[in-house]
Amino acid sequence: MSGLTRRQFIKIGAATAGAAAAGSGLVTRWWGLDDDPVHNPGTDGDRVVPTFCELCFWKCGVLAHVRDGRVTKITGNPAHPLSRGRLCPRGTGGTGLLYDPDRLKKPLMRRDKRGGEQVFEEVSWNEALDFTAQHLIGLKDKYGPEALALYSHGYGGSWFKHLMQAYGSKNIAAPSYAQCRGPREVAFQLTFGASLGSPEVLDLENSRVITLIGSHLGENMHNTQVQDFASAIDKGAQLIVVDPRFSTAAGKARYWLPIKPGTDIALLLAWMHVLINEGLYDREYVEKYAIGFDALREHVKDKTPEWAYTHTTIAPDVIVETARVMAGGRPASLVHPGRHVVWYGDDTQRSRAIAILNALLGSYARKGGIFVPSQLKLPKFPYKAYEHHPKAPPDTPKGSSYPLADETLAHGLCMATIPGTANYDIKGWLVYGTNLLMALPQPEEVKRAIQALDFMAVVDVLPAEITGWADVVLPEATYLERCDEIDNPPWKVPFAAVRQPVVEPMYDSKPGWWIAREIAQRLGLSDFFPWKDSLEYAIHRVHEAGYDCEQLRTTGVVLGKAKPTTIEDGLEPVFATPSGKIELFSQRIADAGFDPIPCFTPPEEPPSGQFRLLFGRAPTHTFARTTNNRMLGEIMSENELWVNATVVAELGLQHGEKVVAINQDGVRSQPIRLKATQRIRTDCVYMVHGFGHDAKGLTFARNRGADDARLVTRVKVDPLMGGTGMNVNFVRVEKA
Ligand SMILES: Nc1nc2c(c(=O)[nH]1)N[C@H]1C(S)=C(S)[C@@H](COP(=O)(O)OP(=O)(O)OC[C@H]3O[C@@H](n4cnc5c(=O)[nH]c(N)nc54)[C@H](O)[C@@H]3O)O[C@H]1N2
Ligand SMILES: Nc1nc2c(c(=O)[nH]1)N[C@H]1C(S)=C(S)[C@@H](COP(=O)(O)OP(=O)(O)OC[C@H]3O[C@@H](n4cnc5c(=O)[nH]c(N)nc54)[C@H](O)[C@@H]3O)O[C@H]1N2
Ligand code: SF4
Ligand SMILES: [Mo]
Repeated sequence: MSGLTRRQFIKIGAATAGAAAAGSGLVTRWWGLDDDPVHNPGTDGDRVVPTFCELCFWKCGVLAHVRDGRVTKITGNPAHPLSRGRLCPRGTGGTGLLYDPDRLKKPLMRRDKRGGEQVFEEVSWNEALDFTAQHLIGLKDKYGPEALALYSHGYGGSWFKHLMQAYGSKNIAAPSYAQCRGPREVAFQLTFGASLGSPEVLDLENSRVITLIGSHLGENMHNTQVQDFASAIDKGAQLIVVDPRFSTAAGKARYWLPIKPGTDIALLLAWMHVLINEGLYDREYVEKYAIGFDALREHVKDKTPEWAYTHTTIAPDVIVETARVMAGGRPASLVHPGRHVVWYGDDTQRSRAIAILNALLGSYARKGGIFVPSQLKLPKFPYKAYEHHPKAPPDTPKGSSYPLADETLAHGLCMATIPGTANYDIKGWLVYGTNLLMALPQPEEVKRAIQALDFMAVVDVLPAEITGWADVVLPEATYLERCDEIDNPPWKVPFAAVRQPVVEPMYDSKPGWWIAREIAQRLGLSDFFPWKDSLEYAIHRVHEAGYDCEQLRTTGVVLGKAKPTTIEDGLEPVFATPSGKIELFSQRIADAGFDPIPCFTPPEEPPSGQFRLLFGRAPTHTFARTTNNRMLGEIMSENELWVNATVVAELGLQHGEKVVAINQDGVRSQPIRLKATQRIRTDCVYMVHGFGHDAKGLTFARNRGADDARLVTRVKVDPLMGGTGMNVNFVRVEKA
C-alpha cells in the first residue's frame, strides 16, 4: 500500500498548520502547502535524496527521505527556486504513486483485437521491445517515418522525442498546447514577442493588484505561484476575481465578478475603454514601447461599461470601479494570463485582450507584473545529428489551416489518424505519459483514430484507460526511481535541477531513457544514444557548462547569476515582434485574416433546461493522473457536480444525491454527487476534471465520480492556432 498511512499523512498536514501559526501566514493556512523543510534528515530515514517532482509539470525540487530502501516522506527542497522548502499536497503525496499497488509491473502484449476485451499477456522486455521495433521498422518501410506520431506529456518524454527525431518524424504533440495554454502563448508572443512558458514568468509576489480571469489559483495549485499569490495578499494586494464560480481565490478577493461564461472579451474591452477614457493607463510606457494605440483607442471607444453589462451581466459601476483599482496598482497590477485557456474558440483573441490590458497597465517587464527571465545555458550532450528531412506534418505549425500555431496540435494528429482527413495518414502512435482518452476532447473520435492504427505502444506507470487500447504496454519506473533530462527553465534566477533515482525501480519497470535507448538500438539508431545512462547524460551537460556537479547531486540544484528581470532592476526591454514594439494592433494577425485588435462575439446560449459545463482543478489532484493515488484519494476520492442551489430546488433534486449530466448529444456522465451551492451562476455547472475512470486496472479510482472529457463531444476550434475550446458543451441534470 502507500508509503504513509492516513494518520501519518495528516500529521504532515498538522505540522504544516503549526508552522503556519508560528510563522509566515497565508500560504500554509489556506492551502496546506507543506512547510516542513528538513532540519534533521537523520530523523526521517537513513538518507535524503534531492530530485524533482512529477506529480504535475511545475517540477518543484523535492527531498525524498529513505529508510531501509523505502521512501518514507517527501518534502520541499529549500535550495530549489520553485519549491523553496515547500510542496503542494500532491507533491507530498508522491509515495502514493510509487507504492500504488495498481502500478504496471511487467511489459504487456495484447492478445485480442484492439477495442475488444483487452486481453493482455505479460511478456519479457526483450519480447516487448523486439515487437515494438519490428513495427516501427515496418511502418517506416511501408509509409515513411512521418506515419509515426508521438504524444508525450511529462518530463521523461524527452527521450522519446529524441528517438522520434532520430527515427525521422517530427509528428510530436502534447495536450498541453492545443488543449491547454497554446492560445495564451501565441497571443503573448504576438503582443510582446515572448510567450509566458512554464513556470509562468509572473512576479505575483510583488503585485499590488491581481486580476484573475478564471485562473483559479489555490485550486490550480502550482506551488511557487500559490506561494507568491498568498504572499502578495499577505502584503495587502487587492484581488479582482472574474469567474462564474465563487472559487477559492474569489473567497479572498475584494471583488468577485460572476461573469456570464464566454463573455470575458467584452469585459476586457470595457476595462480598456475606462482606462483610456479616464486617462488611467500608463501613457509614458505605452508611448515608449507600444504601437497601435490610436487604433486601440478608436476600437474601444464604443465598448462602454454599459455595452459590456448587456453581455457580461457585470454592472457598469463595478466595471468602472475595478478598472480604477487596477490602475491604482500599476505597474504592479497584473492581469493573470491564465494557463488552461481553451474555453470558447476565441481564446487567442481573449488572451490578446489580456495581453493588451497588461500593456496599458505597463505591467510587462515590470516589478509586480510579468518579468523577463533568464535561463542557464547548457551544452548538448554530443550525439549524431538528425538526418531526416520529413515532409510537412499533416497538422502542422506552418502551412496548415491554423496559420498562427507554433506547435503541433495533439488533437490534429489524432484527426490525421482517421483515414482521409489529412494530406497523409498517421499509422502508428507512441504514447508517453498522457491518458489521451481523458485529456483530448471527443473521446469517441480518439477511439476511432486508435482503431485505424496499424500499431500503438504506450509507456505509462499505471494501467490508465489509454493502455487498454495499446498493442504493447511498456511499464515505466516512476520519477522516484529514475533519472531524466536536466530541468533548466527560464526563471528569475537561472538554475538547473537534477532528477536522480531515489530508490531502485520496483517490479519489472524501467526508466524511460532505457526504454527509448533499447528501441533505438533495435532500430539501428544507437549513435543517437551514446551515453551509459541518463545520469551520465545529465551530469555531462551541467559539467560542460562549468557548474559544480557535486553540488548538483547533493543539493539537487545549481544556480546561475541573476540578471535584471524588470525595468525597475535596470532591464532595457526588447520586444521580438515584427515592429520591435509591443503590438496593441497586430499586423501579423491582420495578414493572417483575423481581427488585429480583439472583437467580441457573444457565445451561443445554453438551450432552456440546459447548463454550460465548466471544469477545473482540485488542490489535491492533477488531471486524471493522481485520482488512483490512495494518499491523495483519502483527501478527495470523487468529484461533485456544482449546481446553483436555486436551480437544484427547481429541478426537485437534493444536495448530496447522485445525478447524471446528459449533454447536447445525449452522452451521459457517470453518476456524480450533486453539490447544491450559491457559489455558481445559474446558467452553468462545474466539476473537477480527472475523475470517472473506467479502466479495470485502476482499482481505487475506478467508478469514482464522473469524467468531464466524456461530455466534451463538441469543441469550438480557435481559427488562429487550432486550440480546442471545450467550454461549449451543455448538459441537463437528472437523478441518477
Ligand atoms: N491542483 C492542480 N493544480 C493544477 C493542475 C492540476 O491538475 N491540479 N493543472 C495545472 C495545469 S496544466 C493547468 S493548465 C492549470 C489550469 O488552471 P487554470 O488555468 O487556473 O484554469 P482553468 O482550469 O481553465 O479554469 C477553471 C476556472 O475558470 C472558470 N471559468 C470557466 N469558464 C469561464 C469563463 O468563461 N470566464 C471566466 N472568467 N472564468 C471561467 C471556472 O469556473 C474555474 O474556476 O492548473 C495547473 N495547476
Ligand atoms: N476534459 C478535459 N480535458 C483536458 C483538461 C480538462 O480540464 N478537461 N485539461 C487539459 C490540460 S490543461 C492538460 S495540461 C492536459 C493534461 O493531459 P495529460 O497530461 O495527458 O493528463 P492525464 O490524464 O493526467 O494523463 C497522464 C498520464 O501519464 C501517466 N503518468 C504519470 N506519471 C508518469 C510517468 O512518470 N511516466 C509515464 N510514462 N507516465 C506517467 C498517468 O498514469 C496518465 O496515464 O489535459 C487537457 N485536457
Ligand atoms: S506544484 Fe505540486 S505537484 Fe506540481 S511539481 Fe510542485 S509539488 Fe509537485
Ligand atoms: Mo494544462
